[in-house]
Amino acid sequence: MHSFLLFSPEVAAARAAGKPVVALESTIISHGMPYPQNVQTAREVEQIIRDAGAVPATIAVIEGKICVGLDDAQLELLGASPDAMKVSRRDLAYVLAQKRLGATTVAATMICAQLAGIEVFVTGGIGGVHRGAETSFDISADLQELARTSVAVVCAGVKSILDIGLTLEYLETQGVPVLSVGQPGFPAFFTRESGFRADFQLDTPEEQAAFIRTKWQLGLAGGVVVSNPVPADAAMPSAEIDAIIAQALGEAQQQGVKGKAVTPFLLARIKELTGGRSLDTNIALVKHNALVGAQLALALNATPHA
Ligand code: PSU
Ligand code: MN
Repeated sequence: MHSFLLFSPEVAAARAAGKPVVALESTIISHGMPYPQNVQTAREVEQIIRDAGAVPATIAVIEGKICVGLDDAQLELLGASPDAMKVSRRDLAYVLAQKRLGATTVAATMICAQLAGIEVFVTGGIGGVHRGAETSFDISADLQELARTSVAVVCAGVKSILDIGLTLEYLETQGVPVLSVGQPGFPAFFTRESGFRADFQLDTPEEQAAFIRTKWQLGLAGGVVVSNPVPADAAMPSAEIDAIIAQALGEAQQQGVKGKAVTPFLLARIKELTGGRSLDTNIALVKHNALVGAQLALALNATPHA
């Protein structure tokens, strides 16, 4: 076992018993939602996964270890510490070697999940190609990670803070399949439709598991995006959210926000500008993803490797 990994008792027991495990990221806790809703949501998401018959493993870097499964005190620490570092692939060695507190992004959580032998990872939204990337070069490391690391990522699509069309083009180039659940359209996080189609609609966990297992059995390493639209009753009106996103993007540009600060800045501004309603949508979609991810983990567990 990898010497940097530290499993919680719950996750260690699940591994020993061969139970399905679902990874969860921690940047969504530290940088994606405000305290205390972040910690509350993290706990509720974990419980949804347990109730569906799988075991949640929230991942973070604490005191020089990749912690796979966090207790209440660790979730609280991540949610309440303003100095928790946002950790992507680039940052992982630094935060481990320096024994800093690190919240893992989609990219870093995929790396840690693969090290821990976890095949399914649930989050809200993935990073992507930013608008204006042709001059800023701002393309999330999440996309490159999806190209190389073999973990299925359940999400509600990507926000239109990003260029959704270019994000899908990038994923196609990198050979990353984009599945959709329950509809042909690729969702846009706050709304159910982005105007783009996913590659393949696979509605049942069994079909999704068969697809994913087949990919990996072919030796085609890399991730799969399982895009699951926000429940209709929690979606935001698209005209309203589009206007708010445009305003947040304008402010980011005016203030010269750069690098890893861009996404957290936009998420926080959107939350403020919607008077917190975007947070309700965010929480609802993550919970729905948790259910879909747990069911996928169960189905994958029942789909043999060879
Ligand atoms: N998008 C969201 N919520 C999030 C993030 C993205 O809707 O919390 C976080 C995830 O951790 C994702 C990261 O991996 O931001 C991407 O950051 P960047 O764009 O700097 O790669
Ligand atoms: Mn970026």
